Amino acid sequence: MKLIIGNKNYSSWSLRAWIAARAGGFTFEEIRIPLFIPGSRERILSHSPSGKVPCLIDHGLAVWDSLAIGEYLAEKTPQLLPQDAAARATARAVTAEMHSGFQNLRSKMPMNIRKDYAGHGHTPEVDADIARITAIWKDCRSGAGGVGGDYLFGGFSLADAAFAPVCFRFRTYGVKPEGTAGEYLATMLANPWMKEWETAALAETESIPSEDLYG
Ligand SMILES: N[C@@H](CCC(=O)N[C@@H](CS)C(=O)NCC(=O)O)C(=O)O
Repeated sequence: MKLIIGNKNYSSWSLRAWIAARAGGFTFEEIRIPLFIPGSRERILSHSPSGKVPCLIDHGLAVWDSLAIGEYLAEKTPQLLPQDAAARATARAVTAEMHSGFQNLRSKMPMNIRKDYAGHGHTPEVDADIARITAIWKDCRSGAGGVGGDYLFGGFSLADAAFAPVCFRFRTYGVKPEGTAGEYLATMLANPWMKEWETAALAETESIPSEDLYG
């Protein structure tokens, strides 16, 4: 298996697929293509028909888009989704909500692990996105009671992978949810795969000026 990803500091979609693959226990070769430099588009297109990362290659099959990659991995490793059918449906719903929504948060608080932009990026629309995300985390954690584990549905699932970049965003922009949502954020930031990604992001030297919104 090969996983094509972008810069670890910036590429939130790449993190979702990468951490799902790690959580599923897959062995994979990582091909990192720094984004938005001469030649990067051609390099991505040589693997990914959409011209975007992430893209998973498994025995010649290309699976692009982080949502499709997560589902593909979960077919091979069912523990990437909750065992209970109702919890599984909710996990898919919140994952899809993250995948298709929260445009205000995405545009004003892009993932940028190396920066400290505490206090930047807030607008009423961004704050509404933050409120919805923390409500999701709280609801999922209260429903996970009794299952065991500190993640949204107990054990680490595709839903946690979907929100992984938001956790880095919250730290960068100084968003500090209270109560259960804050505990969940701390769990995610202490997760060993998150730490591994963060260490690699900090070691990167490329900058994408259009993503460094606040200096
Ligand atoms: N919906 C896609 C989004 C993928 C995406 O937008 N990837 C960005 C990097 S985070 C990309 O490849 N950008 C390069 C480009 O647009 O040339 C997914 O979930 O995988």
